[in-house]
Amino acid sequence: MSSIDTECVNALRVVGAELITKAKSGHPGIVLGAAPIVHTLFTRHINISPNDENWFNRDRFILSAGHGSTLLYMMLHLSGYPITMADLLNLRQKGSLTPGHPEYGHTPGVEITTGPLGQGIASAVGEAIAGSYLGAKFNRPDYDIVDHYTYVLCGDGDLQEGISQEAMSLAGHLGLSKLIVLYDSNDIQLDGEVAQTNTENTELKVKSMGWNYIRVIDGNNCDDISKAIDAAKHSTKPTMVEIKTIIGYGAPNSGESSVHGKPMPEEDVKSLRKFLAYNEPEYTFPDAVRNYYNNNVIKRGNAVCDNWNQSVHAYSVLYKEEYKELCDFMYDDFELTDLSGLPTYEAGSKESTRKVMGKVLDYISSRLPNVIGGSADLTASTMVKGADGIYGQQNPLGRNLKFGVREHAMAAITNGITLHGGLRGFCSGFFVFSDYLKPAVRQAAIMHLPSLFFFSHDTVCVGEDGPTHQPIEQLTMFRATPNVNLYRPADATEMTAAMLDSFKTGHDYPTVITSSRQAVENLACTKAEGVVKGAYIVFEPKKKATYTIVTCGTELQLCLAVAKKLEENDIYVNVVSMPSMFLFDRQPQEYKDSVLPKNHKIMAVEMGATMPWYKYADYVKGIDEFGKSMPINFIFDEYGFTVDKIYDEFINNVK
Ligand SMILES: Cc1ncc(C[n+]2csc(CCOP(=O)(O)OP(=O)(O)O)c2C)c(N)n1
Ligand SMILES: [Mg+2]
Repeated sequence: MSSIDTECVNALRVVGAELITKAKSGHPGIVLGAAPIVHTLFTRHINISPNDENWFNRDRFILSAGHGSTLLYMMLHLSGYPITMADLLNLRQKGSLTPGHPEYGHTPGVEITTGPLGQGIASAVGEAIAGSYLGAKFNRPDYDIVDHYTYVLCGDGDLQEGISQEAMSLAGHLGLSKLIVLYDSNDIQLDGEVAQTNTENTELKVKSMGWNYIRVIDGNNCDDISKAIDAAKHSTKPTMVEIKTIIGYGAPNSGESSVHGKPMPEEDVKSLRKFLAYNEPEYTFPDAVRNYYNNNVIKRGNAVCDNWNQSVHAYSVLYKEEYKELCDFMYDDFELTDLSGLPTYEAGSKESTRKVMGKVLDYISSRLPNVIGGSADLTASTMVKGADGIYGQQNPLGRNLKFGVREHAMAAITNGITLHGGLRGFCSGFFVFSDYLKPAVRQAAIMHLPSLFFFSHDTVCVGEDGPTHQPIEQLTMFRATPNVNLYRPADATEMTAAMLDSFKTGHDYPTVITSSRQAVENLACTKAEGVVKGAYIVFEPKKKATYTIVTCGTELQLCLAVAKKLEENDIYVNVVSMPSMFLFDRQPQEYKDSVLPKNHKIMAVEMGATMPWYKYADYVKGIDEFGKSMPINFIFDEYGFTVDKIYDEFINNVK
């Protein structure tokens, strides 16, 4: 290991500790412990180009241990991204470019928002799937157009999370050889020793999942770390490099959990400086360090990027068709303009909205070659699958991702695919089990990613399977999550519109679409234009209405029948279909007032928790208890979702 490595690592350790102490907040433990890992990765391996932050074939670096943000910001600063020393000095402050945890879309060079442990590893699996698929599609002899690595830095906590087991198990099965996880193995976590909670043999566990495993005993030895990364690059399997480090290396309380997340007192920073014999002024990277990064990250990375551009140019001459398609993928230049052949439905016909969802998705997949995804072992129920067969080592061009019963990883992987660029990722499961993956939808929403989450079995009408399978509060959960568009379409027209809209380019939010298990009538009054406005009037009585019933999903047909019965009794009620509260809330006030007039008394009807509807309605007919196992034909009566019962409830509570 050369003296310049030592100088760089010392600088990262001291400046990192100083920045955190100055911020009075942050995590010095990982910065001091893992500095040699990221230094080695960046200066000897990672191919990134600060000239072209979004270079398509850059290596992806995923800081799954998001609490190590200070380390990442320093790396990006030294690697030529537009993060100044002033930005670093503003660490974790209001409005800074260097917030508490890495935020995608906020700080240049940050590949993904991390902080919730485990999400990073799982999304990295998605990045690796995307890289492998695109490589199989576009690479030609002598032209490795997509052949980057996905590197992860994770800690003990990341690996304790269930999502990591799900994701790593799938990555091993799929043989994602370009995925390299660098494990900052320091035997310490927030509350104390890892041994207080873990006894398993990580090496055997990881190997049994189909991974290559390499151990580096001395986490301060950059040469050893580098050799391990080299070996990982040549593996035919995903690789975990477990690197033994000492948390808070050089701090008086190194090796203890107290150094994990508390800024070091000034005296401790002084001791650190003394321990490392570091004499530069405060908050200063010496010129030698800057020069080293300039040559070994910036120039090296830019040169690799330039070569790639030349190679793509030659490819464009040799492989004209492929090049054109590559550009379409890279710039997401796909739009469904010609909708001929899209399944259509006669008014009065009946079909479950999950069947419609599956058919529309198949249609979209057959026309948009960049769409990839699948289900969590529920394809037969959700009807959601990708095209071109099952993706895997035997069929790297398959677009049907069989996630297995791994919902949480599935959703985070979908985020990783979407983040990668070039592909549109989707996934699917039973709506009630969206609980298992909610944190990943939240990540998509925070990152403004257009990931797609399709669910079936969206109400208690699931029936026989009972309360564990009958969603109640899940609709509320997604509607309450900022920046999530939840669509609950009523019939084939609404479902088709919602699906087509979800695949439009340019959305800066994830879309969740729910569908019904049971068949519903396809209505003459539903309209695609109304769907994308979030809510619209579907029924007006023959005389001016003074009431509105607002509803969505499969309850729309019921509410129409209720409105007709009310009309027969000289009570005049509009019916509003509201497939998306998110989109409706974004409409101009004038439109909102026209759909839900201020002088109307409003009743909302939905087979789910009542809570979200009070924003719009005076009275809500919903279900605020768990479901019960019984055939569907008993469900409607049990919960009062029949025409007569809703009619009576209207008369007794609204009129
Ligand atoms: C899902 C989740 N749970 C809890 C936390 C809070 N947290 C952040 S770091 C950490 C300890 C993780 O230990 P380790 O990965 O070993 O990090 P180290 O202390 O070695 O830096 C915890 C509990 C979190 N960020 N995400
Ligand atoms: Mg640890």
